[in-house]
Amino acid sequence: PFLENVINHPLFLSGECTTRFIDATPELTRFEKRRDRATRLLRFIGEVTVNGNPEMQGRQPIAAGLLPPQLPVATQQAIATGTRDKLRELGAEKFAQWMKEEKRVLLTDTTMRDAHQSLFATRMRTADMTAIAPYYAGMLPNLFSLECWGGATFDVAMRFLKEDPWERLARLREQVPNILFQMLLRASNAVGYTNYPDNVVKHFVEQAAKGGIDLFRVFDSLNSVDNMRVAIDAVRDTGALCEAAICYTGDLLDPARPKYDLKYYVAMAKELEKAGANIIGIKDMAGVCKPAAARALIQALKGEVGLPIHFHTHDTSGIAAASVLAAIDAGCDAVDGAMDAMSGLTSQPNLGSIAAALAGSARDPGLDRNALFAISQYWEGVRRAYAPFEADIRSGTSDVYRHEMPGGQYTNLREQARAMGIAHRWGEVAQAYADVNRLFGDIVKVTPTSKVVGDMALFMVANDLTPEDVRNPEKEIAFPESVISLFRGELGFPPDGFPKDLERKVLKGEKPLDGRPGASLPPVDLAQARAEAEQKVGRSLSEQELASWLMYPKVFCEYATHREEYGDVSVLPTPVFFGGLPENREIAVDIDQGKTLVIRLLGQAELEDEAENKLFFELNGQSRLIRVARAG
Ligand code: 3PY
Ligand code: ZN
Repeated sequence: PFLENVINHPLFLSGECTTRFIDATPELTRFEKRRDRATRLLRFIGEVTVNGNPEMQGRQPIAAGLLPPQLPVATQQAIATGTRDKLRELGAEKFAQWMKEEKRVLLTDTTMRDAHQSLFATRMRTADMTAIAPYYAGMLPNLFSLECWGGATFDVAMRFLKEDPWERLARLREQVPNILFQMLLRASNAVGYTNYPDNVVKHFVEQAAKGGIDLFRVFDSLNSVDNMRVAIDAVRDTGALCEAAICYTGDLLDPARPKYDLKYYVAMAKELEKAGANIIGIKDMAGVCKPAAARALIQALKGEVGLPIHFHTHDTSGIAAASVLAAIDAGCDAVDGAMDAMSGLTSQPNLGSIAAALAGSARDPGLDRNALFAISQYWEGVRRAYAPFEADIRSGTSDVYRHEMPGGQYTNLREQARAMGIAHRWGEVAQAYADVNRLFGDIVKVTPTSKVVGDMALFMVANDLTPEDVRNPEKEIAFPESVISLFRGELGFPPDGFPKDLERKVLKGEKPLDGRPGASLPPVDLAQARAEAEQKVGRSLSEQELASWLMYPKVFCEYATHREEYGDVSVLPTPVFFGGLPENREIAVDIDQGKTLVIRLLGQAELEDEAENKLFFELNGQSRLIRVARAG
């Protein structure tokens, strides 16, 4: 089995392994015998079939009898070269120059990251991505990039899907050798919700670049450039592309809201250029950048900075495509969209329609429309299985200009409100969100600051607090922990600080931090952290797993325990993972290249005087009995 692990390892297959390969790759010594793996998977299927997947609690079940998503009919054998080959040929700086010289607009597909994060709470599973990945490589080699990693996908993969995010990246990379892979990195908050020590951020970026990320979109949740430098430098050191993003907030054409005006954005872009960015990203996470604002912003940036500009927005308002087209018209170099079936509402605007609108124009993105359609058809099938995670919203809403919630947060906050029993007071929550923003001094709201604003908004509605109550120095308020941490400066500070009166009230006189948070966090001793983590999970860890542990120790441990108990459940079809296996339905599960398990549940016996069910499976033609303890 050791030799088998070696020859099947992605690094070995890629031909990029060195003589240190065996020492540096502890997973090689993980001998999961095929039969053990099969048994573990059967136990997981049995467990979900009998007791349900805890993730489905309180949700509608997945519709019965869904057909598997329809893969395109492959039209092309050889894989054409793409942007990833271009980056390798030119290096980051010349690549950025190439972007500026391209006449066509460059299109990013966000389906595998932001679209599902914003539509169905980040629940998309690896198997649904890897199945379609080779078709992207073969049919859409002209895409600029695939945003497929980072943001909330990292912790959700382990926490809820019981998957290893690093394995997802490796498997996608194997399938797509030619198109840039893009990730979302929250600067010093990396892929977490808090500021990490500088060496942890650097370690994470190194692993991500090694794992296959070519373009890092880096942003800070308060638009603090100082707080972005560690991440920018770390990305540049790896040779990957550094897209430093400005979070767009407010309305730059509204004279009553002068804080975030054109001057503010241009000044920040110039700072980012000086800090070493290759590309400037405009990250309109809530989708509030109106068409006229997008045009003015891109025009100004194109005139004032020498870097290509990449525009990202959300369709929460229902008119985001107008902003994208205005940005393109003003000379924007690259824009984001999501495949038709995964676009609209809180997700990105429709990539296929943007491409169609530009067809034949000077900025035609040059994508094969049939390929876009075929790939979107696949996503339509995938999306059906995630219906239980979708928010019940049917249209765009102009209310977004009032509350300014990021697309990725909107559905989550509605879900949190539901869990707290205040779903019927959603209008009040949205107003409270806007009020909290003003109370906090009109700040950028994006993960993690958006979470703090959301926590405070829910807290106000649940406790019937008005903004006056919050401000009133005489009224005692037990602020949520995340609010205290924000005012302490643990996520950094807005350029003009937090309002002093509220700061005094929240911190009860305690002094906030001085300077950027990373400056006062001692470096983590990585060797010691490894020893501790390995002791906790009882095996050796790869550098990537160490990075998971450093960011999410508890979540990683729970994931590792699940993996130990049930094996790699990411290979199961999505309806089975969330809903179990109906009797007499046969599934084929590829556990490795060329190794397929054919599984069928023949029936189960539920004996009243026993606390467990007996499940009768057929595994590759052989019968297997699995016992599952009934919960509760
Ligand atoms: C994230 O940080 O996950 C986001 O998507 C912010 O928009
Ligand atoms: Zn987004």
